Amino acid sequence: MKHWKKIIFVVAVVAGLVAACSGGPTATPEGATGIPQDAAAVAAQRGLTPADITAALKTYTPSGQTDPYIMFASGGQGGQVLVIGVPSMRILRLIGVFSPESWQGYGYGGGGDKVLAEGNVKGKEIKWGDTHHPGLSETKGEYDGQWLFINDKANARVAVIDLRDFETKQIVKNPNAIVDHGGSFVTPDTDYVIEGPQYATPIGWGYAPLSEYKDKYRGVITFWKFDRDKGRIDPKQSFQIELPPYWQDLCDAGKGVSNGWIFCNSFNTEMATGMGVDGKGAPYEAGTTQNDTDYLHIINWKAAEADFKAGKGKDINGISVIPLETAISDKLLYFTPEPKSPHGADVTPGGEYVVVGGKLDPHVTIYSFDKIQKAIAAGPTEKDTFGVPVLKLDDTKEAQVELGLGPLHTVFDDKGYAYTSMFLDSAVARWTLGGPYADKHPEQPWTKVQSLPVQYNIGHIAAAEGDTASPDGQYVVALDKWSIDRFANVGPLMPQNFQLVDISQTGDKMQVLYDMPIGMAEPHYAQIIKADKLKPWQVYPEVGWNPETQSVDPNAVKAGSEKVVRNGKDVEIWMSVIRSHYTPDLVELQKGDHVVWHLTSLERTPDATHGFAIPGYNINLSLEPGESQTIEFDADQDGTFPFYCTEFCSALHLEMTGQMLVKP
Ligand code: K7E
Ligand code: CUA
Repeated sequence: MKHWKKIIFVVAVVAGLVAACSGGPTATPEGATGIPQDAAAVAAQRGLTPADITAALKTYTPSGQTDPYIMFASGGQGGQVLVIGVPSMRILRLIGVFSPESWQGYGYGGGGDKVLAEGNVKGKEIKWGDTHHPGLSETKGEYDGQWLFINDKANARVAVIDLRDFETKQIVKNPNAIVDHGGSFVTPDTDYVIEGPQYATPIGWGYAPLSEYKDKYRGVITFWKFDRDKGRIDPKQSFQIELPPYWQDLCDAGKGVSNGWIFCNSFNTEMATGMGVDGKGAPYEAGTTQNDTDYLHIINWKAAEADFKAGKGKDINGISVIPLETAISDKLLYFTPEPKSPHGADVTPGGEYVVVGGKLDPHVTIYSFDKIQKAIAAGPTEKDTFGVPVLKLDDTKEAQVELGLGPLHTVFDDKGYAYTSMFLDSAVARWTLGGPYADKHPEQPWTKVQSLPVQYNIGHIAAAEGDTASPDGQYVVALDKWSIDRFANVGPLMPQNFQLVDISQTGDKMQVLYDMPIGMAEPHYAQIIKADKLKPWQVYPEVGWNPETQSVDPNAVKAGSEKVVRNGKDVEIWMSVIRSHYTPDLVELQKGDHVVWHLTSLERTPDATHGFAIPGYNINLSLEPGESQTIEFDADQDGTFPFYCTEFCSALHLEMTGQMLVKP
């Protein structure tokens, strides 16, 4: 309390002083050069307004202080995940996921190679991914800080990241889809990680001409079973549901009252197939936007799971697929219309409503789960082309709120407000929820309260603990696609702009606090978790730890037991690593030898990481304290190869080297 009073006092004093210097920057106590020592003078010299100063005070984080929130953002085409502190907006880490990442030694000879190879597509190595939606594991609808999942839109893959060491442990390739989009999102207890589709292809992506689009092309939604004990997705316990070839987009899992259901929006219910070779068809962007409405997909996943367990799925490429006709006859799938090219389907914290933004409609449409259930019980009278029952919009709709142009995604807070990203308006719209949320805010329910300009073209929006059953309501982050004039020009490929927005006050008091350039990819979604829910290791629990098995490796090396064993052309090396020495520091090979090399870091000091690079062999490891790694390669190049440590670990880091001699 005292702390806060002090901050408020400082803001008041500084703001007052700045206001007093209304003549603009003037002489400072230190003269024209150098940094003035007085806060008001600094503000005057830098031309900061009182609002700037307030924003600075809300985000500035002194050295040694840590952030109350951690944001996991997708790294877009970088195929990675970014870990960012909130509100300081400092990048804390990169996590290599679908792309090799050399700092972490991910994909350069060590354990990461195996994980990356799991993502091969029919044996073909894929060197990148297009990460879209990170999904934190949940327990009872709350982030539990244990796991993170993320999809690769480009190749229909889902990865599992262990939040004990922030490393990717598994990649699963969807055997029946070549692209995805609506994932990954978890069910409230992380029973399943959901991977929704996007551009329809024949199941298994075999060839079929576009003239057979309606008959042969399909959407397919995947429920990947997550085994918490093993920390892996279990494809054998996973299943899929066949969907019509509409382009299913984002999904969200029901929770609370709607637990057991999921909701996905879709577009291209027109089943447009483009202009074609003769150029006579409608272009995709026109063909897919003919209809006034598309279909919100309403899926009863608990009933689908029961069908899967009852053997009602068909095995296709090693996974059980519930056919569309079974999904219809067993009441697993319903549609209800949603306005014009929707993007985003977001479930309110208690699970009562689903909010859908229509990119080409100025409203968000709010569906009531209760009304959906009543409409289902009453028996739908309409069907789509494929026989899927369609619930009337009037029967499922709770409200529509006019927000402006280009509503996309919606997140929630603890005050009964919703926040929708407005792509075309470049704004964050704050609006009020009704029903059980109505008495949490002073305004009318289902009403826009504020439209806050952001810079520019906001895609997703993320809220603190935003996808949980109890969002926090301190911050939202606007994930702006364009930055244009916000940062110094670094060439035509410009950074994205993450804007931190303070939402702690009710009414129209949202304020942009900070612009953070993301100069390495185009993130799509992010989730923000309370930092104290994460319990990552500082050093691996024991010396010789294998991050793949999360246990001590049988080939871990103890001090004094280092050795090199030759058996014909097979050479096996057990090497220890500690400041500032590799033992042994000489490895003699013959060209053509097959080499298995175990390395164990004997370090127990936090941050005492060593690298291990073999020049010319494309090998680089990051050996964190206690970590054990095994590399395997053929000594196919003769010569002298000084291996060395790539982390500046000690005063004698440059001396941390050795020789691999390969005789011709
Ligand atoms: Cu970029 Cu969620 Cu893939 Cu919207 S998605 S913006
Ligand atoms: Cu070890 Cu540098």
